[in-house]
Amino acid sequence: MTRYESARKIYEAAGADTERAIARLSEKEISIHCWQGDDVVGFDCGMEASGGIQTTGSYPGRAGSPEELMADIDFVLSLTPGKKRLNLHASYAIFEEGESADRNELEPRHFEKWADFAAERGLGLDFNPTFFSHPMAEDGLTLSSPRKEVRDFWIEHGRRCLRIAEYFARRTGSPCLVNYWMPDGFKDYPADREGPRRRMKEALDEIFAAGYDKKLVIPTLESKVFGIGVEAYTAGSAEFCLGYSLKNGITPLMDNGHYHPTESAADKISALLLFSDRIALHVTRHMRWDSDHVASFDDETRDIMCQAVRCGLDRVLIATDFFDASINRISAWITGIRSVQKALLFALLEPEGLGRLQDEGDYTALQVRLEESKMMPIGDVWSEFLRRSGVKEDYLGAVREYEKTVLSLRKK
Ligand code: RNT
Ligand code: ZN
Repeated sequence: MTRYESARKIYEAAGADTERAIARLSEKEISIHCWQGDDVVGFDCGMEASGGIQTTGSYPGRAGSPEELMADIDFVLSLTPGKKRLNLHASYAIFEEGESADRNELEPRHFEKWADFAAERGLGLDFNPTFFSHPMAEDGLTLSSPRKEVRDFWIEHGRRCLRIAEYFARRTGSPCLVNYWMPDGFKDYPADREGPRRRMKEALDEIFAAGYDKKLVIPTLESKVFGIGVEAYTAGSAEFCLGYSLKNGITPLMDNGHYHPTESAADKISALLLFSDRIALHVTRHMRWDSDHVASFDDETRDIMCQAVRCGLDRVLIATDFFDASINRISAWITGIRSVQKALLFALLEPEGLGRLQDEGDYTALQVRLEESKMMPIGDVWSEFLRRSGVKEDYLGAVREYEKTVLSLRKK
């Protein structure tokens, strides 16, 4: 009997179907963030990440051009199983020699190479307007700025991103999620907490008033509690973003790093899905703060995936969001993506009947079964999933080889 066969029987006895779990895991799309490859720099302004987010570390081999980033993404795709989408930021626009366009001038053609890249590989595309790392966002305010010309600039950016998302959806044949996250906030206590939020609300209204094809575009709004240099106040807080989303038919996006450290993002999924058709996730690992460490096969990620599976996996759109420049970036990418998928597999293999035990009030048995489930042979099912996906289990060797032959030849 192979290890997988043995695992299948053990799970079967617990009422979990490994074949079904592998099939569902293979089909569930994970949207891969493009920004792990170059420390969230992008190609338009070449500015380091700002707006309260920060990449730390100076590991050599950062992708410095579209070609390098695409090569790295191809390599990551080859070492990760399952279905994937590619999640781009507006700052990754690709210009012709001598051409440039500011964020309020971006057009679908500036993303044609990305659309070609995705279409050739059968990947869906997701998108993000970039409201940071730009001279017009230097004081940390965009859609909430008291200056009308600043708001108008970013409103135009936000509208143009809806057009680009429509273009992506048409090119790939798959609806494009477009996520609005604005870093707007203050380092120290503001006098007026309502004004910035009111301006942000009205600016979002103006963006969405431009209209978009609801079959092609899924706008999402990402909240945040605080960032570096924005400790006292964030305009796009949880209540703001949730209120706006639910009232306007926008999908709420939860980044699990964007809450107080003891707050559970997993717990919010069931509540939100009672009021929203779907929710979107940015899966990250927040160590003490929103540090964006590489996602891990840890308790929090497993809890999130268990809730997603219990509440309806089709209604939960999953993306990765982390950036670590202290280790090989490619390895970080693969580790994070695989960790999310491992957590999802764990959730899909949940023993049958736990909900019934809860309803029957048998909390003793519930606790025992939950603890037992942690020691089940998930590794053997994971290996089988990799084997069937045609992806090697060990990636460290391949990453080291890529580092030697590709990354180490790059300038920095
Ligand atoms: C920042 C948000 C946001 C960004 C990306 C680059 O705290 O999490 O999603 O990480 O848009
Ligand atoms: Zn995020």
